[in-house]
Amino acid sequence: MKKALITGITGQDASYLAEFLLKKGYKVFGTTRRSSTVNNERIEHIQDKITILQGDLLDQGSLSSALLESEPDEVYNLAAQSFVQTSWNQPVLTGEFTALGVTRLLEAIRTVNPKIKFYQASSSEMFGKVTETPQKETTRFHPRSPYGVAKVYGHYITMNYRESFGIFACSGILFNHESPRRGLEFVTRKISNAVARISLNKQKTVELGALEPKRDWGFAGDYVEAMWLMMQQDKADDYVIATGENHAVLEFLDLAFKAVGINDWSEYVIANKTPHMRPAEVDYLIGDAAKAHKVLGWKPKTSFKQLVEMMVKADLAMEKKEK
Ligand code: NDP
Ligand code: GDR
Repeated sequence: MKKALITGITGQDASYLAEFLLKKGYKVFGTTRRSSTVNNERIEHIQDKITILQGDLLDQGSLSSALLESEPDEVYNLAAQSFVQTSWNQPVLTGEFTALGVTRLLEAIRTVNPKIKFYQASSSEMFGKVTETPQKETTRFHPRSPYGVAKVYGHYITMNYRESFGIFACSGILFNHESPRRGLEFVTRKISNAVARISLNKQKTVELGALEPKRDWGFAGDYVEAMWLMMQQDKADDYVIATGENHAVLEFLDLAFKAVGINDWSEYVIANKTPHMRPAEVDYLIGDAAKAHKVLGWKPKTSFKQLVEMMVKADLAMEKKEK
């Protein structure tokens, strides 16, 4: 039985990856950081099938202990301060978690067992102010936020441990991927939840930032398979994972309202609100996942429209339950 350790097990992607690995017959371990309240809602349904260990990206000893205890074949580093907007308010902490945290985990692997395979959650935010369209593995990075800068560091240190120590260390450069389990602060879930609440008369309006930025949005459930496929290759490498299609925030908004039968949503939306505007915006992202198609045989299964409708439907069901 193969063993996998996932950092950030309480997060969106980890919940889908854990489900996927359990189905493949893995023994799954996940790390959480200590908090005063339990935060396991995304993994409640599989909690009895996985083993939770303590591990904080700020504390290398805790990462080494988690490795010693779980003895994994594969480590998926999904933990991070992942909200771009917060990275301007907490740039140093974002660097500690999202950049140096990767080195701490790689150092733990190097010292505990360098044969462990390592996956790093890199991001399309590294492309930022894009220099080429669509973006692929060789596109130059120009990050636009402290988060993006931290992810570039994480990406390069992963490459460096591969080249310096021969560790099987790969990076998935994943474009935005969403789901009904997405955090409520991210724009897709913020919209799907607000639309559900507005249609049920629980909320009057939703305040957003810029509606023009375009993202290449996929479904998280499809993307975790790509992570696993990267770890099954003979050689570690880096891959862009994307749908190859992009849409403006405005299009997401429009489709979400249409999913509840509202065609004219102008009275419900307040755009360009200050707290949601970013000091430096990423205007246009679209990925070229040709390498992943060719080498991994990976393709996304869920369309943009299916994704929007899935998220609105799930929020409607949740909001109806929570009177
Ligand atoms: P989430 O924000 O849903 O999950 C992040 C996880 O990291 C949570 O479990 C969180 O724990 C944990 N975490 C945060 N700080 C620490 C720390 N100091 N020590 C240990 N754990 C910590 O993110 P996603 O699931 O969406 O993303 C997974 C990874 O993929 C992240 O690295 C993200 O940056 C990256 N990524 C995501 C993309 C996306 O579109 N979703 C696209 C490209 C990359 P807690 O619950 O305690 O806060
Ligand atoms: P992003 O996702 O920054 O792409 O990072 P987010 O959903 O936060 O923003 C997407 C775009 O929507 C615009 N926007 C708003 N965003 C939020 N959060 N709230 C709003 O009210 C709002 N209004 C407009 C933003 O300006 C932006 O252009 C996500 C994260 O998952 C990262 O961890 C990951 O690396 C990248 O995707 C790929």
